[in-house]
Amino acid sequence: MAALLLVAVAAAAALAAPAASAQDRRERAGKPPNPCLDREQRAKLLCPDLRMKPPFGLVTDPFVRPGRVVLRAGNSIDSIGRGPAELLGVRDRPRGMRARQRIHRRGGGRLWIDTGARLLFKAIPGQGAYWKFQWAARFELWRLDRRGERRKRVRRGPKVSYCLRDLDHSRPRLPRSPRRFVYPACNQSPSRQRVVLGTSVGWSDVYPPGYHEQWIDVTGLRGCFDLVHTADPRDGIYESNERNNTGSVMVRLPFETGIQRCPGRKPADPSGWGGFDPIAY
Ligand SMILES: [Ca+2]
Ligand SMILES: [Ca+2]
Repeated sequence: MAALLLVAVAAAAALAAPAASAQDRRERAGKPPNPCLDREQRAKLLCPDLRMKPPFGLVTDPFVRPGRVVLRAGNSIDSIGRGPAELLGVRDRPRGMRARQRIHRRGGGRLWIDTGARLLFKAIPGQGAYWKFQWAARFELWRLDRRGERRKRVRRGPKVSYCLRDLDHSRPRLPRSPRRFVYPACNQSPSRQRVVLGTSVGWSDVYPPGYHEQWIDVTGLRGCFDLVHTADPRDGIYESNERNNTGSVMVRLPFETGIQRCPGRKPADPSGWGGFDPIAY
């Protein structure tokens, strides 16, 4: 329990999201404006809002890359807006789809927006391939200074694609949260011409630390860092709040399981599961 409290305190103290990279800004240029950020338009819509929980279940893994050490972490993308985060993909390449976002209207119907999102038929070793939203998340490691503030990004994880399912009913009391899942397990059909991906209000798409590419390379690093997970870094899903998509946790490297202590920060235990039941995933 004490460890969970520490994690909660660390999450509350998390610093502001890192600035968008030049690549992110290029991706966002030329896109239609986000109606969910306009008060008048938003009042007529059920806009989604994704939020990234702080990374949990941190553990090192020496077997991913020969001679290297990677730090694994689980994550949870929580859907906490007034409507679902939903993408409809239409096949335009052998292993790719162009996706449009569907924002539900208050009075019924949908608003379609071309946000530039793409789906990929991505192979996962030992499991076959799944239709996934490219750039669903990004993992970064930032070096901390002696005051506990982020100084410099030193590492990035592999590209992270997820299928935005309804896996964990994390906030059943949110208005319009469906009792049963709406967006089921990831689609594995190579012949599909259309796929709908999404996460309903009050549900979370969760990936455990052991999942494919759920890591960042920490070989040779020493000192204090923030492990930062960002949901939807290329803004393929328009939301009512684009500033809460980052979750972070402090780590001291080389990593040892248990309480982490760094100058300028409250101690935290990122190896815990932060309230998740590991058996459920
Ligand atoms: Ca958000
Ligand atoms: Ca977004």
